[in-house]
Amino acid sequence: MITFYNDKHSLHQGKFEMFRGELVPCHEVASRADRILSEIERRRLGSVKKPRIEDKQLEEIVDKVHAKRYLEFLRHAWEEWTGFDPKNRQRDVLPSVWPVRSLRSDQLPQNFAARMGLFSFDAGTPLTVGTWASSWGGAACAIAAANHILSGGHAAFVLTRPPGHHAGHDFFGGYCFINNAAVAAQALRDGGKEKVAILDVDYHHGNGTQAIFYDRADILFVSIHGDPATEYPFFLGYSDEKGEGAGFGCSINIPLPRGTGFPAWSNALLQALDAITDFNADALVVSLGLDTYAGDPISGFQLNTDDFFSVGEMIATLGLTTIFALEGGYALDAIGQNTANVLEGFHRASGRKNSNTSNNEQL
Ligand code: SP5
Ligand code: ZN
Repeated sequence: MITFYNDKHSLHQGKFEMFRGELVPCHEVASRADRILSEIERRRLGSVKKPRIEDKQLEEIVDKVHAKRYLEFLRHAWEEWTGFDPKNRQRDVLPSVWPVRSLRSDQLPQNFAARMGLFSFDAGTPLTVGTWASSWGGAACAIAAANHILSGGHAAFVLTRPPGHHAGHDFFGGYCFINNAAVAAQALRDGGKEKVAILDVDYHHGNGTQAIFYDRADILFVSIHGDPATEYPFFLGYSDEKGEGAGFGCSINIPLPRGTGFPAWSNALLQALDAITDFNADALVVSLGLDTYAGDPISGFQLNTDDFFSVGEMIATLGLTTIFALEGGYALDAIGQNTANVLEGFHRASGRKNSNTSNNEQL
């Protein structure tokens, strides 16, 4: 499988996130991507490429997924922040005020802190000097993966951070700024795939992805995640969320209790795969979170390293051209193996059969 690697990912290195009244070191760290890259190279799981995408194509597609005023804010936020006080160069930005129900979000405030709040939903997602560059680089990888599929490739892995699935049309949060999976799905649509399914297997509900496509019939969103009644992001991901308008029936949520192990989790996956088959998708995007792992420091499912082979094999039974986009996963010592196991499981169960897959991308 070909990997599109965002070599700008390490420009984003948040220092602290708010947790229980304290600033604690960020879980979403640069070594996550480094560990995965070295495992892919060590196991020779295919070629690793930098994306080569024209800014024009990048902007055209990202503009369909995110609001203009949000992208403008993100692009210039660090400049603004450090413009107030040169000492801000040493400090990341965190929001502290939000427009909840009854407050207005149509007016764009002049005040910077107010705009930080307008465009975010938690205090766990620091904005840093390299947030824009790394996020933009991730979108480029997502589009490169879509281009690979559109020119006949069978599968691609988007190896990027920060992750994307919590980022909505006009907000960041959950360590995410630009929604890479949504960008990949939109790029597949624009390139002629009529129906695209997104399967989100991260521990946390992909609230951003769901919201972006909630009223659309051309994109199916299916998610298996920790029950939002007790698990982050708390305010979306219940089973009664099914889409709206033309998109009714095109969002499917399978929340599972904290503590769920592979037998129950894989039953949910079978259910999700059936829904994707019924939808008759032309291509698949997988939001690949590895935080379902038993050893994950911030999550509550109980998958083991070997189970991730089966995850890849099961996804391959769909027989669809597939883009995997990296989301969460915070157990640093296991993230390389867990990720590579999914990709290898998928490849073993599918890659060889596909005549469109060129030889150097067989593994
Ligand atoms: C992409 C993704 O997986 N985002 C997850 C964001 C979760 N953010 C809130 C997590 C708070 C848990 N903090 C636990 C600290 C234990 N020491
Ligand atoms: Zn997650």
